[in-house]
Parts: sequence; C-alpha cells; structure tokens
Amino acid sequence: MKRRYFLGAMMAAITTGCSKLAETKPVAALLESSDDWHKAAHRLIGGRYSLAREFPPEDISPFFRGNGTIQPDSPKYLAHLANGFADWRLQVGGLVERPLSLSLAELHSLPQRTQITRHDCVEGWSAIGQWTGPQLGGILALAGLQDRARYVVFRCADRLGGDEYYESVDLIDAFHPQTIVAHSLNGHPLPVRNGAPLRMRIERQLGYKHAKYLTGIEAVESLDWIEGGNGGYWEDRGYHWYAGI
Ligand SMILES: Nc1nc2c(c(=O)[nH]1)N[C@H]1C(S)=C(S)[C@@H](COP(=O)(O)O)O[C@H]1N2
Ligand SMILES: [Mo]
Repeated sequence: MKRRYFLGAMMAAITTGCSKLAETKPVAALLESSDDWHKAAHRLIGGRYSLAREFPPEDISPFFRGNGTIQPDSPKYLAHLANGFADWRLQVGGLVERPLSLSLAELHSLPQRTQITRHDCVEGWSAIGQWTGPQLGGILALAGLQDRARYVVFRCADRLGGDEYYESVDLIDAFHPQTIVAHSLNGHPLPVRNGAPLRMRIERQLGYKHAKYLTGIEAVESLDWIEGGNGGYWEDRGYHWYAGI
C-alpha cells in the first residue's frame, strides 16, 4: 500500500476508533455519571485511565538490562536478525474487521509516541528507558475491532523452557495512551536483549506483561483457549494476569 493512502486510511480509522472507544461502557459510564467534574478528575487520577509517571532524560538508566529471553535462538529469528529485520512483519488478526500485516516501515509511518518510563520487574529490579513507537490503540483502530473482542493477545518469537512466550491485556490497557508497540529504546532500534525489533510497552503494568520479540497481535473474546488459558506465559505458571501498577 502506498504510504499516503495508508496514512489516510489510518487517520480515518483512528477517528472512528476513538469514538468507538468512547462508546465502550466504562468510559461512557465514567463520563455520564460524573455530574461534578471533581469526581471524574479524582477517578481519572487514581483509576486505570491515568498515565504512568514519565521522567526527564537525565533519569534514563545508563544500561537497560535484559530479562527472560535475551537472545531468541530459533533459526527463523536468527535469519531475521542477520537480515536487519528487513522482512519482519507484525500480524494483526483475530476478531478484527481488517487483518493487517505491518512492516517496520509501516509502523514507523504511523504517528509516534515517545515516553520515558520506569520498568518494574517482579524479580526486584527497575530501569528507566525512553521508548518510541506507535500507540497500540491506533493500530487496533486501523484494523477495526469486532464487537465481541474483549482482550488483545501478544505473540512472541521466543520460547522459554520450550513454550512460546505470550501475553494479553484487556481493552482499557490496549487503548491506554502509553501502550505502544516500541521499536526504539533511547533513540536507537531495540537491542536484541530488549526485544528487537518490536516489543510492547504497557506502562501501567509490571514487566512481564511487556511482550518482547512481538510477531502478532490478536483480538479475542476469551483467553480460555489460548495456551494454558491464563492469559500469559507467567500467568500459566501462577503469576497474576492483572499486574497493574
Ligand atoms: N518475549 C518475551 N517477552 C518478555 C520476556 C520474555 O522472556 N520473553 N520477559 C518479560 C519480563 S519478566 C520482563 S521483566 C521484561 C524484561 O524486559 P527487558 O529484557 O527489556 O529488560 O520483558 C518481559 N517480556
Ligand atoms: Mo520480569
């Protein structure tokens, strides 16, 4: 698709996508039930729609460590790496009106968001980094969610102990403004240890939700039939699915 048309289609999709988001129950209920704006502001500040803290550039950690998989070893991934990820594609499918297969160039041509945030891993370490990429909400608007969609599943290129890493969030986190498909860390393409060439940043969630080596995004109605049925690799091993911070 030519870039001009791609962008045009995307802006149209985002416009409809936003009105669709506003129509979903939690947002509409919040706006309608707040006759006094103070109450709404309060709920926004404390609630799930509020932003994670962002930091100034001087707070960026000198080294952003890797955790979990730091070097996928499948022949397919290694071939992509050797090729500079030129043929990497992000598949967007499941309960969408228009399944997409996005190249890195197409992801770069979408409106970009840059944010400096703190990553918190349950294993007891944190790091601050600057992440850049398109918002997941814009990509979902482009694909058009079907009404039945309730969750978004993230597919990854790596395996841990033989099983595929995967994750999922609900639509509140999926459309959160700081939820982005990041291609860059601190102004450079993602290092392999941090998820090259694409990873999720879901800033209101703990580290294990931030799927690295992202190959696919799937809108689903239920998580019950995916892998172990608990919505994520670590969730299938006992971690909480909702890891909000
Ligand atoms: N695909 C994939 N994503 C993953 C992991 C992984 O092993 N594989 N580990 C998770 C965990 S537990 C954390 S804390 C972060 C680590 O991100 P980093 O390697 O950039 O520090 O990635 C998360 N996403
Ligand atoms: Mo983690």
